[in-house]
Amino acid sequence: GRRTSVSAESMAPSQGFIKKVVSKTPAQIEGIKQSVGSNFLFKNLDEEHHQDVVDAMEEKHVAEGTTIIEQGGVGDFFYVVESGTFNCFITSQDKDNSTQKLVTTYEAGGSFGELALMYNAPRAATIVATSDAVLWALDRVTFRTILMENTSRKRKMYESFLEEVPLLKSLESYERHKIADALESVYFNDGEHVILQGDVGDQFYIIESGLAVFYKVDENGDQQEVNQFERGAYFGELALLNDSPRAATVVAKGRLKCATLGKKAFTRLLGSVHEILKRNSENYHAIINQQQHS
Ligand code: 1OR
Repeated sequence: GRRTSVSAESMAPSQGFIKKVVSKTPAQIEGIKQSVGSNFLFKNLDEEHHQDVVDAMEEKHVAEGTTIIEQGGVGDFFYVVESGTFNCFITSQDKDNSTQKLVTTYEAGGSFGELALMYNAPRAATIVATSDAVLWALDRVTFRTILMENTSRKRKMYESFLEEVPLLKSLESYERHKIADALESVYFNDGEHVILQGDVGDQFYIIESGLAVFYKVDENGDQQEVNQFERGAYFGELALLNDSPRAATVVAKGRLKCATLGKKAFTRLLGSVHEILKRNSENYHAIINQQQHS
């Protein structure tokens, strides 16, 4: 009955929540590993918890046009996409008309439906399959027992920091949550190289604390300091935006802590600030020229 399920939900795994096991073929297990492998929410799980999640997942085949989640509905499952594509719509109501807006899309490796489970809230959006698709559904109890702690800790950890990053000011708070899911903090000691000019780039950086110093090799082959950035600033975007080699060398001055995003996440999650990134990057030339003339 209802009472049992509620108490199971609040129980930590060590207190013995009853594990859900849905039997699977080796091919299905492989399918889950592939879909989950590229999803950030699963990244920091230890082996046992990872196994528990795989065990609990249920395969769902859905036809194009199926509504998986309905805005306002009750949250029962969290979903990871194995194959196919989905649209996410939000309907907003004013006085006499309601407008539906496409806010995002999902493909293999993507996931949705965590919010209602995390906050015991109604579904915040509607999700519709835009092709025939395969989903892995994780029940509410397993999600709350195993995945939620990870997810909400990370979202909380980066929340106030991301709010004060000027580049991300224009984003919705849910978009910053998604960025938090994908971020990883990296540390550098004084004098350590973060980026080497000429290298291939695959990471984007936001400074959490410390100083980053930027150097460029001039016509004579000498390294010139061109800039210093601190908390809240970002770097490493140019190589990702332009598919070009790293345009400068970056060195830690003192202890430096950065939050990083990989290239795929950068492209997907910072799409809406793409114009700001482009516009700002045009200022680099101005800065460099100014310094050469002073
Ligand atoms: P859920 O359980 O509420 C709907 O079910 C899911 O849509 C939700 O979890 C999220 O996984 C997903 N705001 C809220 N939910 C969103 C959003 C979103 N995008 C996807 N979902 N916004 C769009 C951000 C690009 C914010 C709009 C103001």
